[in-house]
Amino acid sequence: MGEGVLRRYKSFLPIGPATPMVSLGEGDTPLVKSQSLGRALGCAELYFKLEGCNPTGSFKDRGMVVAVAKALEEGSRAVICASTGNTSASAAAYGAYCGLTTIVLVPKGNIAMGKLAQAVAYGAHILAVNGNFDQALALVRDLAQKHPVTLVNSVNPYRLEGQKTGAFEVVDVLGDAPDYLCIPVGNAGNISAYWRGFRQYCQAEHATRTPRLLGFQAEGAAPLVLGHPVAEPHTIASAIRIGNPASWKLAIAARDESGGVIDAVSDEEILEAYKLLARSEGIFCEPASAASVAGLRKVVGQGLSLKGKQAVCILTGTGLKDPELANQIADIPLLELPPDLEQVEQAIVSLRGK
Ligand code: AN7
Repeated sequence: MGEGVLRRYKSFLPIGPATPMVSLGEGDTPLVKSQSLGRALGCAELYFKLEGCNPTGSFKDRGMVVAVAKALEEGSRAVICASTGNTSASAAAYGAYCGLTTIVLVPKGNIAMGKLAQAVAYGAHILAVNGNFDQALALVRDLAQKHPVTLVNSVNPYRLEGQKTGAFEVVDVLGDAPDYLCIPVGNAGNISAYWRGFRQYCQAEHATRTPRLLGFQAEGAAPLVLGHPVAEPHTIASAIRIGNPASWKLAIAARDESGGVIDAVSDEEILEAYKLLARSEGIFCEPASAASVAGLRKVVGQGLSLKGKQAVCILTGTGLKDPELANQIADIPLLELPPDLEQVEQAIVSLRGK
């Protein structure tokens, strides 16, 4: 428990005697069984993997710990990334932990408050680019070519290596791969990493099968569904506001080899799933994460039967990343009251009636 992914999955990772076994306690996240949604969808067993329980509140920590360990091993003094928020939070944390300078480029005005707060708190050098994530990624690729700084976006191969451990954990808990694995898709690294993890676990005979991957993009940022890059992606789920995913080919291969699909869900469907998860499952995830559940609801609505099936939704980040959104869409008024027993009692009665 809490040993971190490097130690736990050492034999499956590209690490050797010279690799520092760093860890902030990433991985080993809960796989929680659905209380109501699974039943509503006619699913035999539905699980949520709570990647928000990682040290910086998202799945990014799994890959970042490997990328940073390898950067240290190679003698690097600085790391750089572009990010819609979670990668920068994770890079900043692991950079601080390992004594590396961390530089992050974020799309100005399109990063959730909690994620920016993390980069600030961990002491990263933050640059807000007047442009979108895809433009920021192009910039850091150039910068890492020109300067002695390690790029820790998922184009760094060690990132996907670490992220595949999420698939290992699903199998370790369930005893085998599920029938379906639902996952949000932005830069398309995570879906590619999960596919690699499931395949490797099969080859190693830790699993007898691989799941069908169901990947979901936001409708306004769905290049993999459309088949071409989106110049100006838009969605309320800022984490996956990405128009030209770096792992495009890997994600398409993962989809096809697994017999799965990559589809799009609207912002409305994302927000519905986001609220449903919080109110009927007690799980507060960020909107991008809710795309996995929105997508599963969509494909079931279109006729996919989950009878007798096992499904897992990867909830990639915690809802606390984006507290502004949670408050914005709340339809519950905050009552202000004097500290008076009778008035508080009356207010409770009136709220219960609603
Ligand atoms: C919560 O942090 O791209 O398809 O720069 O933060 O592997 O990109 C975040 C992506 C899903 C999509 N859920 O994963 C970044 C960034 C959450 C995310 C995704 C992201 P990929």
